[in-house]
Amino acid sequence: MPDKSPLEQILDAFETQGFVRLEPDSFSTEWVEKAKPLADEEVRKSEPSKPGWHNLQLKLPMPRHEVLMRVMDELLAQKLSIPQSAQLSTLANGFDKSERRHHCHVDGYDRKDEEDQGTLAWHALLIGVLIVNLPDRDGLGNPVVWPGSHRLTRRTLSAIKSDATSRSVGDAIWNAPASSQSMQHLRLHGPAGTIFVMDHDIHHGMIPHTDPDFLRHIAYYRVPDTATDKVHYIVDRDHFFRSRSR
Ligand SMILES: O=C(O)CCC(=O)C(=O)O
Repeated sequence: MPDKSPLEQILDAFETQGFVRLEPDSFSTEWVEKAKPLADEEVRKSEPSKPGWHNLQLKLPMPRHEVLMRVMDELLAQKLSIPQSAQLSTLANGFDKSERRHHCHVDGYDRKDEEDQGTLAWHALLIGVLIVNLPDRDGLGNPVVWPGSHRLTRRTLSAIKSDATSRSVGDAIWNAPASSQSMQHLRLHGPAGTIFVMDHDIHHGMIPHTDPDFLRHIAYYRVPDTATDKVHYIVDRDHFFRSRSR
């Protein structure tokens, strides 16, 4: 059997692990130069002294990182759309979400409290781009993922009837976090411009941020499945890999 190409290896890792890390390239490095001042400005405009999580908006299109473009093209098969703005997720002056095992959750199935109905997620891929250098160290608020946990989400979802409400889907995921299934989490890190491509269904969160001198800026782009334009949890999951001969 011929050796797999680098792209095939990335896609295999994505399928198995539910995420892949892409090294910075000239496109994402150039993007960082624009993103950093914009991100600092967004925090300044909000409440710079507020401790904790600043959930803001970054009005900057996703970097056209070369490998990212090829990976997205494979995963989404057609009609690749470039998101024009991102969630700017900044941690400042200390933040600790460790009470629920690093806030382990799946986007869209998360709830603020028992009464919260949850929201339906519509994106197929969650793409994180580091705006600052993020070392692999305690106290910096690194994002974490539970490799392979996308399969846990799918197992949970496949046991749910198609007429389930968003609340009952949310409950099922909420009650079965990867962090309680003896899966190990992995701390994400890297130089500015590093990109993490994550399956929508991956369980993720963040470790405590305790360094008041470190502004942890990350942009998260959420990319819809434009071929079907459906709410993700009822999307045909094989769609992801339809274009690949296996
Ligand atoms: O800021 C982070 O690293 C994670 C944010 C997150 O999980 C979310 O907004 O859903």
